[in-house]
Amino acid sequence: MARAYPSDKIKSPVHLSIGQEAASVGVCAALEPEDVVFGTYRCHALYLAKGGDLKAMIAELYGKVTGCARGKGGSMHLIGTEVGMHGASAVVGTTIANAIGHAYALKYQKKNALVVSFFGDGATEEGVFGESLNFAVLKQLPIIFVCENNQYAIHTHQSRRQGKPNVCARAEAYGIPAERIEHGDVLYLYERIKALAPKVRGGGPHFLEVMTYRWQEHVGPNRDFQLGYRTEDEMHPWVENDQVDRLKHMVDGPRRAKLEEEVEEEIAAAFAFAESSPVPPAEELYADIFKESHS
Ligand SMILES: Cc1ncc(C[n+]2csc(CCOP(=O)(O)OP(=O)(O)O)c2C)c(N)n1
Ligand SMILES: [Mg+2]
Repeated sequence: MARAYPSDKIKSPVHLSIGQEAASVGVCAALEPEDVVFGTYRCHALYLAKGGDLKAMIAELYGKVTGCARGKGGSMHLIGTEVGMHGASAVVGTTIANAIGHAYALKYQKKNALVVSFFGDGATEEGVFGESLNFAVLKQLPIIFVCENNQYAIHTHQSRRQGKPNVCARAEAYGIPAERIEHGDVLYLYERIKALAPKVRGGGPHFLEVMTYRWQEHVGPNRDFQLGYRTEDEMHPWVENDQVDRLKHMVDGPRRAKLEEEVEEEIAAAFAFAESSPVPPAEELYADIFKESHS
C-alpha cells in the first residue's frame, strides 16, 4: 500500500496499521466466527485478522465497485459483515456506540456471541466513550473493549491530552474490570481473550488497554520523525519487539519461504484485481444511502 500510494490510484486517506498488528491478530484469532468486531479508520489489520478478503480490501482503497464497501467507503470504512467485521468509521469514537448497540442486540436475542470494540487512546476522550462504558456495565453486555494505545492522537502525546492518562483507571471507575498489556505480546493476548471470552459471552464487559506503536505517520505512507513530535529512539524498542518478526522466526526456514512466496502472490493478485476492476457506475450514486434501498 505504501508503495502504491504515490501513484494516486488509492482514492482515500490511508492510515496504516503497521506496527499495531498484534492487537488485531491476537484478539481475532481467539474469537469464534459468530463474534463481531467494530474498528476505527486504522482498520486494515483488523479487517484482515477477522477474515476479510484482501482483494476486496485493496479494491476498496482504489474506489472500485468490487471493494468491500462497493468502492464508496475507502480505506477508513472497511466492512465485511460475512466475517463479523461490522465496520469502521473516520469519526473518532463513533463505532464504540455501534458496538454497544450490537452487544445489546445479542443479549436481547439471547445469542451466545460477543462483540469486540477496537478504538484508539484518542477516542477515550470522546463523550461517547464514557456513555458507552456506563451502558455496557449497567446492562452487563457481552463486550470486550480494546483500546489500542499508541500514545498519540495525530501528533499529540497522551500526556498532553488527558488530565489522568490512565485509561484502565477510567474504565474501572465505571465498574469494568480492566487490564493493561504492556508488551503487545500477540500470543499472550490470544491466551487472555481465550480465557475471557466464555465469561464475557455470558454477559459482563471487560476492558483491555493494549500498548502499541504506530511506525508510520498518522495518515499516509511515510515516517514522520522530522516533524519533531516523536523520536526514532521511542520507536526502537517496538521495532525490536515486532510481533510479525517474532512469529516469522517461529516458523522453520523452508516453510517460512513458502509462506512468504504465497503471501507475495496473494498481494500481487489483490492489486491486479483492484487495477482491473471497474469504478462504481453513476447510477450507484444514490444506492445504499438509506436502509430502505435494501428492503
Ligand atoms: C469526532 C472526531 N474528532 C476529531 C477527529 C480528527 N481526528 C482524526 S484521527 C484523530 C486522532 C485519534 O487518535 P486515536 O483515537 O488515538 O487513534 P490513532 O490514530 O492513534 O489510531 C483525530 C483527533 C475526527 N476524525 N473525529
Ligand atoms: Mg492513538
